Amino acid sequence: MPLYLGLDCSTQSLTGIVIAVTGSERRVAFQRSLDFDRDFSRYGTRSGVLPHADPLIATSSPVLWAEALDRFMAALATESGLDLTELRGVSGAAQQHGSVYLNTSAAPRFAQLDSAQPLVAQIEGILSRADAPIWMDASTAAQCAAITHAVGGAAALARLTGSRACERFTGPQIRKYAEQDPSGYAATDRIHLVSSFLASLLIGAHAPVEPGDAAGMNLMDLAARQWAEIALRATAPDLERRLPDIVPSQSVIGRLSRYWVERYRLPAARVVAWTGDNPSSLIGVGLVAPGRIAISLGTSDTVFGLVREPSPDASGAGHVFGAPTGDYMALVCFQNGALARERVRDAHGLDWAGFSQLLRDTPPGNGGAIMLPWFVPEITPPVPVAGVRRVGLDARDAAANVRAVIEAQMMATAIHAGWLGERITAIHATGGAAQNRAILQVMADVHDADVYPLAVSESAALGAALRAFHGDEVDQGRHISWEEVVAGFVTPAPPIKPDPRSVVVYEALKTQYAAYEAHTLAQARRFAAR
Ligand code: XUL
Repeated sequence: MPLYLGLDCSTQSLTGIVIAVTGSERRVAFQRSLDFDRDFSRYGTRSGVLPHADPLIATSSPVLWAEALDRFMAALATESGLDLTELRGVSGAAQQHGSVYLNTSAAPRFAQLDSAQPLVAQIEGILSRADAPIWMDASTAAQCAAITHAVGGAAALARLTGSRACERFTGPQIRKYAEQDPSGYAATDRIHLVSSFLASLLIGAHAPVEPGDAAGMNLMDLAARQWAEIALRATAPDLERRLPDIVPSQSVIGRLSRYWVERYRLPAARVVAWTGDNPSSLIGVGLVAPGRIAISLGTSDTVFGLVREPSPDASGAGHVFGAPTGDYMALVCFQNGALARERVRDAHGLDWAGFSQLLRDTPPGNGGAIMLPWFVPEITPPVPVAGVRRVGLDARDAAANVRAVIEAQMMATAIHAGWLGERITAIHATGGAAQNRAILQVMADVHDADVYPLAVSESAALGAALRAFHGDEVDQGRHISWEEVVAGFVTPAPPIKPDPRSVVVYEALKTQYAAYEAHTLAQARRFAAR
């Protein structure tokens, strides 16, 4: 039975899913996650991030990601029980925006990896910068301002690249590195996204990027799908030769290199271009046509949907990326996702069962109590300095705080995702917290929409496996529609329906929440201007 492997290197873990596909028989044949903090403790990450004194800085380790990839392949080879000679294709996804800086020794090293040695021992010398800034980094406000100015304003940059300048995006991060460490930048021969770095390890050569993940850099002309000269010049000197090529998402970029074939007895399967976790999830939740949206409740919470045109969000909060189908995807990202839920859980000494019980036991609307859940700096709306705000809410009241954090997160998704389309009536829910029906009920009530839970919550890894299947078929000259690709894997369970009584409560509370949020942001701006 043909097998396809999809990998997802997210903020906190690396997950792989193998799907088996023949005719109408389709199933997940193997799934495994490795947790960065727990399974790779020697790197000292906390929730996947290296500790820093400056709360605006967030980095992780490319060596850790490589070790996780190696260890996953070992588990696949020894524990899956699958006939891996049937492995036809591999693809992957990774947390978006993060960047990996390599010197000139990388290309020859990729090509000559020794299958008798572990991967980590062979790649330390190829990095021109030891750590990788990741999407949670918010330390590039000055670089964003300079880039925005150089390209003629925020609206012009958003029209060109799909997003205004964002602190976490790769372009501003590259500019900061080139300014602060010019010799490190000079020694950098190639800058990869997390996705293209891991793809390079698989194919044994520098991998290209594709328009889904490349759109998260503030560097690509979104409509033309090529590097935008004006954005490159605004970012760093001599940048284009340091960037990977951009290829269509479905491209087969190489084969599993000799390292994987010899070390884990895998076939030289086709490798399809890796993308970002969000574009991959778009496929993994089955949104291969416009009309519906998905909400992913992971380390970040994201709201996204497929769109046909690359029209940017006028408010500046949202992004447009390339979609793996060749269309576009609209996305809004919230940084206070899982970390905020975990902070409330831990502050009140709860486990997830206790958390859910309190959510079920409290009334929709929380008696008017509101929380602004900014436990860490927030991306949407932009809140550079963390700080939780509460109205009518006692910080010691466990039940009310549990409900407040979930209601706040769902109201924020509803308020800031309005530009994604006409009235939303159906939401595909994915990510770890989407297993929790009490949370999904709040989602349904706040959005006044049917919420469809999906059987596979690891939608980025599933999307990667489905993209491997699609790319393998296309590479062999077979036409296969995206509907055919996802069929059988993304069938949602019966929806969770909104409760009309709660919908009325949230209509009123959303207005109050939006007003409180706007007031708090205005106050912070006045304070900063003093
Ligand atoms: C999207 C974003 C996050 C990361 C998390 O713009 O920053 O969703 O991709 O993995």
